[in-house]
Amino acid sequence: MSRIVTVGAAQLGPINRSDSREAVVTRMLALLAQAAESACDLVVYPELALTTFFPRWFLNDINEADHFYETAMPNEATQPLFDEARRLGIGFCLGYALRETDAAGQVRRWNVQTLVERDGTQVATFKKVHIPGHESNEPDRPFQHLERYYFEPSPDGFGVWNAFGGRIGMMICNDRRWPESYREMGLQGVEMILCGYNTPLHYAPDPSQDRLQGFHNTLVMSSGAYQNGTFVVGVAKGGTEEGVPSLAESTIFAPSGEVLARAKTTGDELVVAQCDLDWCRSYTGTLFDFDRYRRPEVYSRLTAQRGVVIDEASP
Ligand code: CDT
Repeated sequence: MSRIVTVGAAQLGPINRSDSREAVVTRMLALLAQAAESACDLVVYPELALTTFFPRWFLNDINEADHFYETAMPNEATQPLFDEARRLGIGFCLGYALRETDAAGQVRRWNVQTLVERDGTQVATFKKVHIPGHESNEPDRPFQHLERYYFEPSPDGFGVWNAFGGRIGMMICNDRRWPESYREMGLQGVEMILCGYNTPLHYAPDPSQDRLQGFHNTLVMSSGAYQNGTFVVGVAKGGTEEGVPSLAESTIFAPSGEVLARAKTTGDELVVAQCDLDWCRSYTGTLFDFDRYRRPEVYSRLTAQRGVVIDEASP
């Protein structure tokens, strides 16, 4: 039986602070209609796809940012997307900010992606693991990257789910830079990883990296795909949003590490590729046969320590 998943990377251009969720969902529906014309099974939207990338601003009272978070999914604004996707028989992956109150009455804030199957059932909601940027206001920067103020890191780590006839995993933006993300999913048999991102071109702590944003984006996802024998779908919110230029270059990678399709613009654009999930076995059954070739018994540092530890006793 064929295991071809036709996937659409639904890149979005900028979303301004004043844009309503309804206006954004209208743009998403236009991309969904294109996806239907291309016979897509699955459409992947970017990180924090329903709002502007609000961690660029500091708010002294975090509760004043509540309107950037969803408290339920679906909700009134996103219900048309859920309804139309189910009518078309297309699944989707949606990134957004989630605010919830836990059993102890504590408010929790997460950067999440929800995966929805073609029949409308919710497969999973993944919480971002690696939260980049800083915790407090740094007014000397041209703009903030306060994700560590606005979001908690996931306590759950990386999952892989049976969906779309294969093994589907998720990660969000900065997660794509860490080899552990891919390997955690690789060890669960992942065949396609879905990743939304917002990547400002300017990196204040080291501006020498600014010109390399596109290179690094391709480098990490291509390597992660190849080293774990999986497709990777990277989807940007690109273009200049509220004065901040961000990387576009949404790309679909094969298990070979090759680029199958890439965005040509920095705005709303659907990038499509037909992904034969059986291609993964060409890698996971040979060079990256983990069970045959990995050496976990000599990798103990990978989970035992976080930062670099230098053994002063070694010569
Ligand atoms: N959204 C997100 O995770 N962006 C980061 C920017 C890193 S610089 C603070 C990224 O890895 O692209």
